[in-house]
Amino acid sequence: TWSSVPQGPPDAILGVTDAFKKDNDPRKMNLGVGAYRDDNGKPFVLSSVRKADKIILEKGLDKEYAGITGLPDFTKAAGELAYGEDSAPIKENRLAITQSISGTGALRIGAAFLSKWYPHAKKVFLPNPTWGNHIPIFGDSGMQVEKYRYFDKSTNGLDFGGMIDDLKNAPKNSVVLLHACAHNPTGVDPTQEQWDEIAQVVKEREHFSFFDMAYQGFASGDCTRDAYALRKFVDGNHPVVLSQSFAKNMGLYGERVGAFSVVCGDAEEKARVDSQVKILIRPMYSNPPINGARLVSTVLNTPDLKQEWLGEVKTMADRIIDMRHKLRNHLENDFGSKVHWSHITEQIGMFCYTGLKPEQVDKLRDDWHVYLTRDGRISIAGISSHNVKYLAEAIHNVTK
Ligand code: PLP
Ligand code: TYF
Repeated sequence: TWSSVPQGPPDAILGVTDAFKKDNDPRKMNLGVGAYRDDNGKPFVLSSVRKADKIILEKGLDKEYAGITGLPDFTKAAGELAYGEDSAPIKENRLAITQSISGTGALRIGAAFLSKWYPHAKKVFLPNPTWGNHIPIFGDSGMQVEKYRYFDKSTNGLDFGGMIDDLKNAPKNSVVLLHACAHNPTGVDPTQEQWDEIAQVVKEREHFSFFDMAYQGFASGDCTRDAYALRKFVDGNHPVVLSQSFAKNMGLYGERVGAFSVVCGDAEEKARVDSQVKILIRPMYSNPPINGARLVSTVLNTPDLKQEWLGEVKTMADRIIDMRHKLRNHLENDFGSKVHWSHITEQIGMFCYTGLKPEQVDKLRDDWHVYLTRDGRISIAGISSHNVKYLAEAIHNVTK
């Protein structure tokens, strides 16, 4: 029956983990997937989440279905975290929000919603480069995927002029995908002043903004600061939708908890949008899993736990920043690398876009047991104080 089904390629990121697992060298390092590790290289379950787990267990709750749009205590808290408790759409009851299967599911609901209901052209502009999954998520939802310039290879920084030009030249009313913070894969974010200018161009061209916020808190360590761009656009009355993920900032990867929201004009519009979001979700997966949402809701709605969690997000962000400094310092001062490495500490969030060439990436794997994607992205969270010097030695050797 399936003789005409061709073998497909593995996922470019998750395939790196498969190769890593097969390596038996004790020095091996997995810098592929963006998943946080503690300084012993171990997955990290947050203390605030462990406590929430216990509270939930002690309540002895039932396992009934959630509603189609999930747990209201969760979605309310998620919306407030992203937009701010005092934001106009929340106070005026015009934020349509649904729980989702993490950030990916939120993007997928959003793409389906825009594909079906956005009244203008079905073009979506993605940054070049972007998280690989964005392309099939929007393409499979029936949208036409285009790119805008984003990364400047000559500086390993933002191609701000190129980005602005491309947004200006995109057809009016285009959908523009924006990484709210901690851009994946480049680690390059616009400054606040640059965001202000981007907002102006998006407004002039009447584009529609789709914010993907998979790393709130991971860029600066401060969830409010990391929401700057989203809140700027909302304050400026831009039409926006938002995907949120709690995979990274609460370490809930496998729990698959996120949210998709639409900022509406008023409460009546919100009710109509909400009804159509439900109609989309119902035949996709009917209703979302409850456990992750209970965890997030308990953390965000229990003042002590929320405080503890905000501290833990900062701890994770700070460890990443510390690893950036150590890596650059070893490269420049211990190994005397003549390559420019300032972008290691200038970029932010989970990833560094090193500028390593595919052949150098292959050499890192074959000669040094260091695994990363062939675009030269490293997940900084996979580095620890025990192996950062070894990594610097490896990178120095393949780049000298
Ligand atoms: N968007 C971006 C930019 C990401 O890097 C990721 C991956 O972590 C996601 C969305 C969605 O991840 P998840 O579905 O695990 O929440
Ligand atoms: O970019 C990353 O590493 C994360 C995790 O298919 C991820 O976003 C990677 C690939 C994928 C799903 C999640």
